[in-house]
Amino acid sequence: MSVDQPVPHHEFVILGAGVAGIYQLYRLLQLDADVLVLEAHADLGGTWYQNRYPGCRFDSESYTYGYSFSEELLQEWDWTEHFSPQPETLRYLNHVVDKFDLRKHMQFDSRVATATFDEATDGWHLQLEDGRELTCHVLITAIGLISAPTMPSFEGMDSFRGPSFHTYDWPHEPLDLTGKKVAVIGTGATGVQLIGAIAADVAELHVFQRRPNWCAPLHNRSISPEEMAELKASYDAIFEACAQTPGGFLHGPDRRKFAEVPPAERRAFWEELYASPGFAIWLGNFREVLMDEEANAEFSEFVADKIRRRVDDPEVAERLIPKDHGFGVQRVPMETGYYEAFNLPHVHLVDLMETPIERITPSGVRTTERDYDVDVIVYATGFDAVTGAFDRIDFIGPGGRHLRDKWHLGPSTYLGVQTAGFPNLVMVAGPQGASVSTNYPRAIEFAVDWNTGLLEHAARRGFRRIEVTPEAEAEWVEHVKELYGMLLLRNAKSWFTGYNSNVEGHDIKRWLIYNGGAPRYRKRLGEIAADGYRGFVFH
Ligand code: NA7
Repeated sequence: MSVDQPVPHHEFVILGAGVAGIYQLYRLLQLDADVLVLEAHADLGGTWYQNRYPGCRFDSESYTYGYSFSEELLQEWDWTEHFSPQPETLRYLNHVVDKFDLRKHMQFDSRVATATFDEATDGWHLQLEDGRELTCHVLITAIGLISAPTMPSFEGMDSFRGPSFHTYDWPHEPLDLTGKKVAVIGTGATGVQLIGAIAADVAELHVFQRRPNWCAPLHNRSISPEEMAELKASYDAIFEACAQTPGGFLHGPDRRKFAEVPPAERRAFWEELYASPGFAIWLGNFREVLMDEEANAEFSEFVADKIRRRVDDPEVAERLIPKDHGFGVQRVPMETGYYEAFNLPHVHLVDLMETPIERITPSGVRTTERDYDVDVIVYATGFDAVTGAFDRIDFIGPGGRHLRDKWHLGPSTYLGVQTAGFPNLVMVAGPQGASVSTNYPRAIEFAVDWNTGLLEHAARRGFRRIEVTPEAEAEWVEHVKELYGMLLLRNAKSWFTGYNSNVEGHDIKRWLIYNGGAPRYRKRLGEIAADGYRGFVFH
């Protein structure tokens, strides 16, 4: 920035042009606010812009994922599949942005390196990675939950001769895997989608699995024009149903008591769930399956049997069945033909628990047992979830305090909206909020509306500074911890508990998500707003 060019200033800067950033922008523009979105990538869409691997699609029913704020938008958009594939979702987000003329308020290729609070102006000074500078009064993060990909650190990774990349960085130019020898490392929700999608076409596929996951059939199918017309006529009921369930999906827990349902009836119910689309099997199950060891063990055995039936080789089947955790305590990958892929003669499962990876070689992957020569290596190794995107920006609050230091052992926030000591930093889907654990657009529409109410409340009263008290934050963190205590997922090693073996210091348990369910969260936040935004301090 040259001396005679002033640093651009905006009342609001939103970081991220994904699902959350787009709606936050729309809401602030409705108030005639001066607002700019900074997006690190070359275009809008966030998750749906970046993740271009084959098989990438919703696990939420498409018609529960779209924005609900505009009837016109709902009526003009046709989803073609019950679980929309990534290209369609990206088209949808572009359609929304064009329809509401939002693009002109977005700046792409703008990755923020440092955000420093300026006590003199009560605003934020932003330093972009390319050297540009900006200032704003309120900084709103919509930087994604699963947007900080993490690579393993095997020796020799740079030496591989062919293409190799993280699934999040799947090349934008077409990459034809037909007839190629491919290695996929990682079998979370991403790896499972990818493997099911490419298995039939590649010449050889080596799946490098560390810990298996409990996967369940997605049962995707296309939506006929008649069906879409019916869905359009039912949007009120669809969103009402989502509003009632803890996860914001169409699937809410079965209210019967597990112990009171006779075993034969349980089994019939589970057969029905296994044959149902989407997350019904996870979120529409007996509540005890996610809370009680015995119920969980019984259901896990039911799913294990399904895996045994679907995989021809009994040894491979056993390797695909998790032994260290029960069903649903980690994110359940939804699959299409995943287990059947292992029945193909050219698809091989490499169990890293028995034969760990020693290094990457110029021609492929070397385990303690042998070399696997491949043309392409795909790292489906996951993300530094929820806090990773925050850690990658240096947020510096009053007194020179760094957010990444404050959150070193785990995040602490009030409601997932703000963190104490960082005024005018507002999070749309911050750690320990409900957006993190629920059908994302449903939750972020609420979060954005609530945050916008908070900002209006402060603006109407002429306050320049919004922050939260350390006491309110401490109380919320305790509440979040207590909620973890009720669920078996508290013991799992997954991103739900902040675990990531590839990030130093993230092999400890961290309380990243609010597990109380969306209705309870909304009620609590409604009460707090009605009580003059209890826990917030305005100056
Ligand atoms: P996940 O669910 O975190 O899965 C990552 C996978 O990669 C998982 O199987 C890991 O095994 C494996 N992994 C990670 N690091 C390594 C190393 N170093 N060596 C071998 N294997 C490794 O990420 P996804 O991208 O699949 O899904 C993330 C979310 O995106 C998902 O929940 C959806 O909400 C969308 P591990 O289990 O750690 O043994």
